Formats: sequence, structure tokens, C-alpha cells
Amino acid sequence: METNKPTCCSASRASSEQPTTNPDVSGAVEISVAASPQGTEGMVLIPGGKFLMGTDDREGFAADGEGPVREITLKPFYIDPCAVTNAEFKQFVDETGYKTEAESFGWSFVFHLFVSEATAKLVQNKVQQTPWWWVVEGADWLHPEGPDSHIEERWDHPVIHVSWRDAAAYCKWAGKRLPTEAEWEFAARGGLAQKRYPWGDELKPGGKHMCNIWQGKFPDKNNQSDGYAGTAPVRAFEPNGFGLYNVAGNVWEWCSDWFSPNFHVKGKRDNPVGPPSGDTRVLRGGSYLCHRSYCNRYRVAARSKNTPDSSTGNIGFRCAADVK
Ligand SMILES: [Ca+2]
Ligand SMILES: [Ca+2]
Ligand SMILES: [Cu+2]
Repeated sequence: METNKPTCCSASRASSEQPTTNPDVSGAVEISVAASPQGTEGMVLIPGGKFLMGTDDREGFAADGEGPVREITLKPFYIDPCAVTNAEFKQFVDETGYKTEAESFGWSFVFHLFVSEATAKLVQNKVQQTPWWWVVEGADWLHPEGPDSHIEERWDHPVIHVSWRDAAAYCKWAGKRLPTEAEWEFAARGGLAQKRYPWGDELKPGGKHMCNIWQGKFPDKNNQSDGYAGTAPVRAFEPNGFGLYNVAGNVWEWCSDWFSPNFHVKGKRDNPVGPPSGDTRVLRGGSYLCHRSYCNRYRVAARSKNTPDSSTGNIGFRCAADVK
């Protein structure tokens, strides 16, 4: 049996040697922010119905629980065409004074190549299994590479360094919610059945880059032939058949479900919401760090996970909403 290969693509607070108790939010489940409901304007209405979820692809990671392929039925729902941007997140913070978990902890995980020389001198912790993830003090959504960085030119990029709780708080403020994992995959497939990617089975049809992942030799040489070393604007590349942008690559996206590698094997097939409890939440879609040689998790059936308090430079989210 294949061992559970570490997701090179994300680092967890639990794996760091930094203090892991967030003084502001430990144990806090309720998120109290004043709501500013946005309605469903601009969202994509996904009709619902039946689809084949998961994959038995031999190129996949069976230990992640990508299979078995199963028929899932969903009721209609709305989903955002794009990940939440820095500009949108700023509006949320401006209105509510919300403080992210990365800010409360005082640090977040930054990919090593993005850290300035000055900041690198201050870095004391790296993740053992995935040493390209550095614990950077003062890294947060406004300062994605550390205190000497800023998002000035990146307002239309996905917000990063947001934990699952931060994402849930934003959704609550916006009168929305995170998508379930099944909703995310239904929407990401764009109406295609059992294709490897949101656009088909070929990674680069006609030699064309369809998403923001890694080219070159991970983790030191990124040729960035797709145009981006880090995040890309949320509307970069072509949307899928449902009009969703960057479901594959760019940033991992939080889903509402707790993660389990096997709960779904016997779980319900009608509007599934995942296990009743867990330690980690589901991430989908892969990121700008994924590369075929070690982590082809930009495939549409690929899965990952992280603890709800974790934040990194390659995790963001998009919102969903009920059809009323
Ligand atoms: Ca790239
Ligand atoms: Ca993505
Ligand atoms: Cu990856």
C-alpha cells in the first residue's frame, strides 16, 4: 500500500516548532463578526444533479482518498467564479477589524525562495519534512513574504495566509459559506465527466498553459513558464466550463468538510458534507507549488488537508451560497 506522501504543497502549524496555541482564538469556534451580506450577484449558479466524484487514476494518490469513483447527487448551489482577492479581504478587515490567525500567532509559512535576505537571517524554523516551508515572523495576508513585503501590486490576487477559521469568518461576514468538498469538485469539473483536469485530460493542450503550477526543478528552480512564480491574479488563465477560474493550481482552496481519507467510501452520496468531526479540514485544487514530479495535486480529483488554524502562502478560498 502506498504511504501517505506528504503534501509538499502545504505546511501545518502542528508540524512547526513554534508555539501552536493562538492566544486569541484557541478553542473558539464561534466567529463573531458583523455581517455585511453581499447577495449572490456575480456568483455562478451550479444546477446540481448527479456527477461522478473522485478518481481511480493510477497517476493519483490513492492514500489521499481520491477514490473510489462514486455517483454523488447535489442540489443546486452558488459558487464564486474566483478565489477571494486581497481587495475583497481588505474590505472585510476594514469593516470588521478582523484579525487573522497568522496575525494572532505572529507568523505564517512562506515558501523559501520568496523570503528576502534580511528576513531569511531571522528565520529559525523550517518544516523538517518539507524544508522549503519557512516559519516567517510577521508574515500575514498583508505581508505575504514577511514584514518587508506588501501586496500593493497584488489586489486582484487571491488572499493567502488565511486559515480555515479566517475563511469561515469572511464567508459569514459576506452572507456566504465555504463550499462542501463535493460542491467544490462538481463545480471544478465544469460539466466534464471524469476528466483529469477542469478542461480535459491533457495538462497543456496544444502546448498552452492552462493553470498556475510549478515548472522546472522543485524546490529550487522555477522556470515559471506559465508566467508566475507565486500567485497569479484570480482571473488569469481560461475559466472552466462553468466559468470558474483557477480551480486547478494558483492556491489551494479551503472546503467546509473535515478531512478523512476514507469516510466517504461508506458516507452518504446525497449532498455529502463529510465526517462529523476531525482534526484537519479539506483543501482542494493544488497550488503554484505543485509539480508533476512530486505532487500532481492540480488534478481535479486531488485532495489535501490542513489543521483549521494553519496558514501558508499558497492557501486561499472561494465562497459558496445556498439557493433560496
Ligand atoms: Ca507558475
Ligand atoms: Ca486553486
Ligand atoms: Cu502540491
